[in-house]
Amino acid sequence: MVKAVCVLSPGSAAGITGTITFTQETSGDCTLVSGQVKGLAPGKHGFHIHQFGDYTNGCVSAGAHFNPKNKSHGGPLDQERHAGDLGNIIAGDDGVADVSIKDQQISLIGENSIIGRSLVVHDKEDDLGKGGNDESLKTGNAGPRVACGVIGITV
Ligand SMILES: [Cu+2]
Ligand SMILES: [Zn+2]
Repeated sequence: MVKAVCVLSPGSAAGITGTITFTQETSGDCTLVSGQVKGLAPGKHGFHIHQFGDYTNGCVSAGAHFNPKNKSHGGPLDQERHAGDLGNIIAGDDGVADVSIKDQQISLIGENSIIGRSLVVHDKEDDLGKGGNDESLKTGNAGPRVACGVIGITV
C-alpha cells in the first residue's frame, strides 16, 4: 500500500485548512481520497490535482489541472477528463466538507503519480465541463484557489 498526505494552506481566502490522505493498494487500483476541509463557504467547491507542487507565487504557481493524457476538463466519472479532475466537495453550513472519494484515474505509483503535485480547493462550484463555454473545458469555471497544498509521501 502507498500512502500520501496533503496539508492544505489558505490561498486566495483566509482561514481555510484541511488534511487529506491518499491511499492506493497497488498499481491499477483506485485511489482513496479522504479527510476534511474546514473554513469554507457553504456549498460546492471545485477540488482538483494541479500540475506542480510549487507555491512560489502562492496557489497560482501550482499550474493547470494535472493532465498527462492531454484531455479536456470533465467530471470525475467522465472518460474525457483531466486526471486531476476530482469534481466538487460540499461544505455544510458549518463550513466543513468531509471528503471521501474513490477515484480510478489518479495514482500514487508510476510515471503519472500525483505525489509532488498539488491539491487545490476552489471558491466556486466546478461545472464539470458542462458550462457551455471554453473555460468550462479548461477549469470548470471553479474560480479562485482558496486553498492548496503539496501531496507528499507518508507512512
Ligand atoms: Cu483546480
Ligand atoms: Zn480539469
